[in-house]
Amino acid sequence: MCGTMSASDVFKKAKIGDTVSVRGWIYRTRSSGGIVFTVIRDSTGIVQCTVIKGELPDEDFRAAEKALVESSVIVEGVVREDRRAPGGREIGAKKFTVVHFAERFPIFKDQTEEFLLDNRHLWLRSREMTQTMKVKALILRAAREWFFENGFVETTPPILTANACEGGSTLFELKYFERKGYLSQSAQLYLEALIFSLEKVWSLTPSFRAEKSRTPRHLAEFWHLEEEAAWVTLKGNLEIQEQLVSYICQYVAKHGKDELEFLGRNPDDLKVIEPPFQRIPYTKAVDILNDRGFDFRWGEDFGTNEERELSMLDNKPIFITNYPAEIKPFYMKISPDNPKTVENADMLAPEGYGEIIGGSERETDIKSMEERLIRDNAALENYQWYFDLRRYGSVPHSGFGLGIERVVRWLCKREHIRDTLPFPRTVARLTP
Ligand code: NSS
Repeated sequence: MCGTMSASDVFKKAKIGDTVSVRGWIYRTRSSGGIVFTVIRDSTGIVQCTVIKGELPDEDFRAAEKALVESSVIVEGVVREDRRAPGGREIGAKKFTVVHFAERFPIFKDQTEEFLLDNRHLWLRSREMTQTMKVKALILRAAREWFFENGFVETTPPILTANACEGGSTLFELKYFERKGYLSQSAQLYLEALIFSLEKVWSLTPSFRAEKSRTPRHLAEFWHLEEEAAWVTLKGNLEIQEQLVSYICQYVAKHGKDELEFLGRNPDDLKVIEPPFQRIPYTKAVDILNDRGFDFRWGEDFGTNEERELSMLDNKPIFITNYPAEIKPFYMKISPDNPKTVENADMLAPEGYGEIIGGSERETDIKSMEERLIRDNAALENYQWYFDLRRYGSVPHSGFGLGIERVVRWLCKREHIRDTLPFPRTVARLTP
C-alpha cells in the first residue's frame, strides 16, 4: 500500500501491481451489469477506476453505482495496465468510499457561454480552466523570479486613489468617506515615487478600468504587473521588457508543457521568443497598414483590426514606438527630436493577440505635463505631489505595465480574456 497518491502519480510513480489510494471527484461514470467505470479527477489529472462487483464489499459497489458526477470519493485499489483506459492504466477498486454524494451536476456538454458564466463557481472545475490557471501561476512565478534575479524590489502601492493615471473616462468612482475616490488604473505614479529610494521597483496589483466596450481583451478588473526604474531611457526600458517576456515564455514552455499542450499551444512556439524583438516606429506602422489596404491616418489610435494586422508581422512580439503625443497620457516624455511624438512603446504579442504591454520614458518637464493634464480636463491640484518628484532630484526614468490576463490569453491560446481568470469582471458581469 503506497498511501494517498495523486492521479498523475498513478502514471508517473506507481508500479503495476501497487496498491494505491486516490481521492478526488467523479469526472465521468458509467455502469454496465456488474461493472462501474469511474474516472476520478484531482488537481493533477484524471485516472480511471474499474469497480467490479464481488471484488470489493457489496456496500462499496452499490455506492459506486449510485454516485453521480462530481461526487467526492476515495478509492483504494491495484494499479493495472489497460490499453482502453485514458493513459493506459487504471485502478482495480478494492474499496470505494463516497465522501459526498453530489446532486445532479448542472453542467454537461454543449451549454451556452452565458450558462457557464452564471455557473462559473462550478465551471472552474473544468480541465480547461484548471490548466489555464496553472499556466497563469507559472507566469506569475516566472515574473517574480526574473525581477528578483535582476535586482528589482517588489513594492505594494495603494488601490484606493485620488488620481487618474490613464485618463478619466475609464475611472471607477467610489465614495471615500466624505469625498470622491477611485479604484486604481495603474500603480505607475506611486512606483515613480518609489524609484527615488529603491531605484528599480515592480508591483503586481489589481487594476480597474470601467471599459464599456465588450471585447475579447478587456476586463473591468485585471492583474497588472508594473515596473519602474531610475536612470533608464526608452531604449533600456524596451530591453527590460523583452528580457522579462522571453524569460516568462521559456519558463512556461519548460514547466508547463503538459498544460500548454492540453490547451492547444505547442511549447515550441514559446521557445523561439528570445530577444531582440523588432522595434517599429508608429509612423512606419502607419505606412505598413496603408500599404496593406487599410485607410489609416497619422494621429489615430490603432483599433483591434490594425493591431491584429501589425501583430502578424513576426512570430515574436514586436514593439510599436513613438506614438503621437496627442493620443497618449500626460506623463510620457515628449521625443527630444520630434515634439509631436512621445518616448513610448506598446508591445504587441504575435498571432493577432495584440497589445500586452504599454510603457514609456517619463516626462520630467512640469510645464509640459501641466499642459497635457489641462488638455485632458484633469484637476492639477491632485498632481502636485507627483510634480514634487520633478522638483527634488529628478532623473531620467522609465517603466511599463503588463496585463497578466493578456499574456495568459496569448500563451494559452484562449479566444476570450474572461477565460484567463476565475471570476471575470466585465461590464455585463459582477457575479458569481
Ligand atoms: O494603459 S496601459 O497601456 N498603461 C498603463 O497603465 C501604464 N500606466 C503602465 C505603466 O507604465 N506602469 O496598460 C498597461 C497594460 C496594457 O498593455 C494591457 O496589457 C493591460 O495593461 N490592460 C488591460 N488588460 C485587461 N483589461 C483591460 N481593460 C486592460 N487595460 C490595460
